[in-house]
Amino acid sequence: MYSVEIDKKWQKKWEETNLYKFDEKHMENKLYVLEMFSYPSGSKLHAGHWFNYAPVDSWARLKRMQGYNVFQPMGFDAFGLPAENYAIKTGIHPKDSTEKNIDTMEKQLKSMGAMFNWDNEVITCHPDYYRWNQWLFLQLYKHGLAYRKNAPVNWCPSCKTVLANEQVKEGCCERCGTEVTKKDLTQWFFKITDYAEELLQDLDKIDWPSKTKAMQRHWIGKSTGTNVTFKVVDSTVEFSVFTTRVDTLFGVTYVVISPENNLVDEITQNAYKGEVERYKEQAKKQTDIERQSITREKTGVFTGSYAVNPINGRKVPIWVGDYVLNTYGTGAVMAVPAHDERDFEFATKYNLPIERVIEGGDSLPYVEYGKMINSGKFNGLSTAEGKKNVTEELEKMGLGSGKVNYRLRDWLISRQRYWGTPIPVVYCDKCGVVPVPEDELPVRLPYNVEFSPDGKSPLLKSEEFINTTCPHCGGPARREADTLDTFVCSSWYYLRYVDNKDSSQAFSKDKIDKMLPVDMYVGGPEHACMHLLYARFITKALRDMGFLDFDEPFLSLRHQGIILGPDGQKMSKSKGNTISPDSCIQQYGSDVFRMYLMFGFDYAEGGAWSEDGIKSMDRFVDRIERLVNSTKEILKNTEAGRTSMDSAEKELNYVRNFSIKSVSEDTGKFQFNTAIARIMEFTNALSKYLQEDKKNLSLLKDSILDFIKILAPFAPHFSEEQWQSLGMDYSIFNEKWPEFNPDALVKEEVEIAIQINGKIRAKINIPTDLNEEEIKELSLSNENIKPLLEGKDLKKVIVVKGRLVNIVAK
Ligand code: ANZ
Ligand code: ZN
Repeated sequence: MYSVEIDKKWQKKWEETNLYKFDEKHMENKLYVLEMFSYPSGSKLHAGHWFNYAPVDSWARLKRMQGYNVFQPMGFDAFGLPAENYAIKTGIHPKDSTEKNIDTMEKQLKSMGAMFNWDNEVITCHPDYYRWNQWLFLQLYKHGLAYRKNAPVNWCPSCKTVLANEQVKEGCCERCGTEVTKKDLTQWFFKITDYAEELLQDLDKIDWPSKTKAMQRHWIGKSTGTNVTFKVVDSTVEFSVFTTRVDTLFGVTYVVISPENNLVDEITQNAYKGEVERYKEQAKKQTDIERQSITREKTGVFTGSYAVNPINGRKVPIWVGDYVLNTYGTGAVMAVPAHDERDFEFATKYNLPIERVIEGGDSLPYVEYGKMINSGKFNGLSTAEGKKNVTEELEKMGLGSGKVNYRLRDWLISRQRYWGTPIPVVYCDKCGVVPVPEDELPVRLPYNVEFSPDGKSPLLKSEEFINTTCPHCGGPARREADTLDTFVCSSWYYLRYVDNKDSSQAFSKDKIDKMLPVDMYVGGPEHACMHLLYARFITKALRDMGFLDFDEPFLSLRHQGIILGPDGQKMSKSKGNTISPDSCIQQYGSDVFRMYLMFGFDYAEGGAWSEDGIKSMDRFVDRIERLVNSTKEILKNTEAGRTSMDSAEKELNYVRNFSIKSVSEDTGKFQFNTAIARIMEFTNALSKYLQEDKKNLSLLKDSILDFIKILAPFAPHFSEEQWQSLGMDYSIFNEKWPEFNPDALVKEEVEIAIQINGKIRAKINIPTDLNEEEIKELSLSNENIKPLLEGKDLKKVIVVKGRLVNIVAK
């Protein structure tokens, strides 16, 4: 009987014989299979980890049997806020809790029996990893891709930390839900915006879910338009606005600048200063997300100044309004209330003129494309022509030009947190910002630090850490106290796996150029806009610095869905609806657990856990075992088998070949549930054949061996055991994946005649194995027969198998 003992037996054997060791001599068919590494924040693996890893391992096992040389490493994304928050709550040091969790999770992962290459493990909180994380920072710094900037940042008053834009959800902290405010801090950034266009273009080169690509496209947010220069009346000041609808330039009735725009103080007339100041103060409290909300009421104040519209010389009032963001375009917009929703709302509220310049629609605002009107010599042009011609005209006047904008912002990487990679920079009174020399890395994270949050970086309070000497002049200096965003660690870990023991460099170029890109990457869809974009950026940046020779890190990407509790709710300890992988394995064995996960759910969708579901998978595995045993008994029979194929044999052979074909194809597409359904059909066909009086023993033997082979990726321990019991050589994972014979899939056909009231009306070819009902149906729906029966009463259909169908109709 299959049980967890069988798992242990084979796991031991696989380890002893180094079965899954990556063969570095055969790079020509390497296959780098990668699952997003685990975050050891919780103390244990949950069902979701299994749903991520086990099916992918099955996919990889199939590929191995198809001749690929599989590399499937595993590691831990071990720095980060959860361990630190846990420490604040319990007093247990993040290092201690993290190491302990990693220990437990490693054991659990091993109980899965996946082909993980543990020799290549990477743990990001170990100095032999974060040293190279610091190295990466220094490379980006050297190449102008890491810089410091004083910037308003998202601040969570409860976590007392800066949040990246992506960590703000509807104006609140993603982790604790507290409303996010703004704070000015000097921060480190990575210049991902330098790569905006390439990150966008190269999406076309990779095999990723289209939804994920669409999310990245949206996040990058390319927008093609025009910058238009407005001069301030009675002043030397001028400013630009960014517009995607320069064809509406004649309809501008006012302009709006953002409250944070430096221009505000310069142009606000004395009489308006009080009100503008008050407005600026109030705007500080709003998040960008709120300010962009379409449902929120638009507000603003007049500056007392006017600007000149370059196309028609018209003077328009300049307002300050927080619906204009300072971080996008030029931080100023030309308002066209007749053709823009927000401007329309604003103009209506403040009684500003609304003038139509595009024809179309019955009511305003009319935001679609159309023909230009009230636009001087441009009247009659379409929006597309107008955009082009008006831009050209502005270019001639030196008051505008075509402009591409991206919504993507630079990546804020400083964290005022303890449990992360120290940023390898010192500050010297004499020399300023001095990067730590590469041969002095790692800058070690000290163990004894007071890290309870008080709004400052915990490392500031560690004298031994913070005080150092300047690498440049040898004078006293202070270290940077911020740590790196953990997304920096995960932006390149897939490179380190390949060369994880190298103590002289982050990775050898030669090795990674052979092993990468990753061929198949699998993880949660929630990483669409952060991790997956950062990793692409870092790959491209390293390429441009000459450290590697490919453009994209992950050629193919798949996402897994979420396994919910039996109640259909997200699993959580407080709801008591969690499923423990450990007890599942104890009770059923790893293979039953993974088969259930693959059969019970659509991989990309996930769904609710069902105890009945795993029980019935358990019974299915038992049934296979009985089937193998009966087959073994029959095969002991030395009586010569028959060779010519009768119909029972043909049927078995058909199902066998069909299963091989379908399991290969479906598994290739990550459709594990249908693949296992085909294996079930194959089981039925074998059982049925065992009932036959006379059996073709060679067919039976070939079939049972093929059966175990195609089962092997899904139930690796169990199949290895069955393979052995059938007297076959270790290991089934050194066997070749069976190929199907297309001839066996062609069903034999016969020509039959279809008569209506005794007269032949059509002749058709049908498979010989159709039953009477199926033949009837085919005949009645035949395209030549159907019209002849219209309006007639069907009296009788007589089927003479293999010859004809007679339809009696009046
Ligand atoms: C005038 C206009 C007329 C506009 C019209 C639209 C329709 P995307 O496509 O997202 O790039 N805009 C420009 N900078 C802005 C800022 N910093 N904050 C808020 N809004 C800003 O959007 C570009 C459009 O968004 C621009 O085109 C501008 O409004 C506005 F009938 O200019 B438009
Ligand atoms: Zn110095």
